[in-house]
Amino acid sequence: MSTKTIGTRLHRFIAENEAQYPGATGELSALLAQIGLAGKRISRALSQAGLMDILGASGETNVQGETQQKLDAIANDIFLDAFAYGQLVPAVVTEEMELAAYLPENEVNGKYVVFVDPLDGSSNLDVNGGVGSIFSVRRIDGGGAFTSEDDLIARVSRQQVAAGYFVFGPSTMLVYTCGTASGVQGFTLDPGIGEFLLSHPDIRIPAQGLYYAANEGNVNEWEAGPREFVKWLQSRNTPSGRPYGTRYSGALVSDVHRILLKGGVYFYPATHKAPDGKLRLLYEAAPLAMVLEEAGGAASSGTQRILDVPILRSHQRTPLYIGGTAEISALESFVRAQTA
Ligand code: AFP
Repeated sequence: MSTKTIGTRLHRFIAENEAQYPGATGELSALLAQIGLAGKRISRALSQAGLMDILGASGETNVQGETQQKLDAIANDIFLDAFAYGQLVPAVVTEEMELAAYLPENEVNGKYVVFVDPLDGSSNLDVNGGVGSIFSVRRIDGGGAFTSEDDLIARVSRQQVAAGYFVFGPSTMLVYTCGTASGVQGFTLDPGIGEFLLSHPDIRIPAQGLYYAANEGNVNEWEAGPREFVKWLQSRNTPSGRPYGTRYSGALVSDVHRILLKGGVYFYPATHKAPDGKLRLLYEAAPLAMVLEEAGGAASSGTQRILDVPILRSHQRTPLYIGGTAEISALESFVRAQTA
């Protein structure tokens, strides 16, 4: 029987939930445990960051052309190391590497590809601000040996099997979903015993939000739809909670986590400089969209559901609007009006 008792250890929770599915092989459970371990190791590295000379830029530039922080590289290595055993994951697509990391030792039995942003919001590191990690698990069609990156992208399942994130704030939290039957579960790391404990069972996004999160410094770079949407969020309408307040931390994970728990909307529209948007579909937008949808929210590119955006490339970008269903449907009507 599944249990949702506050304080349940992650491993026990995963094992008991798996027991509900008669055909379950235990592989996804083992993979979630590997992800949990990666989160604990990154949390530890972050807690010691200021003391161990691992803050700051590494001198490298990642595939996005962004300055890589030393901790970006450390978090990336921690994820790769977590999947290196267990015959589960033959390839990992990460923000930090242009090509997927292939793990040939797992290619015979491995059924899953993991997409990961190892350290999201890493420009906050130098100021001891919030950061996170985002992951998405997809099944592979037809075995884990890939002939090319295009072959990998063509063979990953359109639907995610599991998705979630870690948020490294005053506490470290893991939030994940395995889809409709599982809901969205939140665990908090107890550093004293080194275990994630169930703290937020069956998370649902509040229907009515109070805040929006966006880099409004770009407002003149946005198209008319998001510009009108932000004016609408700022206009007075007491019954529907407007005007909304603003909260923006510069770390997608922290901002979306707030929206999940408190309601509201996060958005990063296309800009003149980034006409396809800035955020990455496979390891930022899609996993957060799965979590928010499973919690009763919504996620859109402005014109379509994020989970329906066709997968073309490992590092493809998308505009992202994510939050409560009321806010997302309002945004979509502003975008439609802009193009009418
Ligand atoms: P990385 O730190 O992983 O590169 O991601 C930062 C980020 O993609 C996301 O976490 C923020 O919401 C967004 O960029 C912030 O971008 P701006 O600095 O343009 O607001």
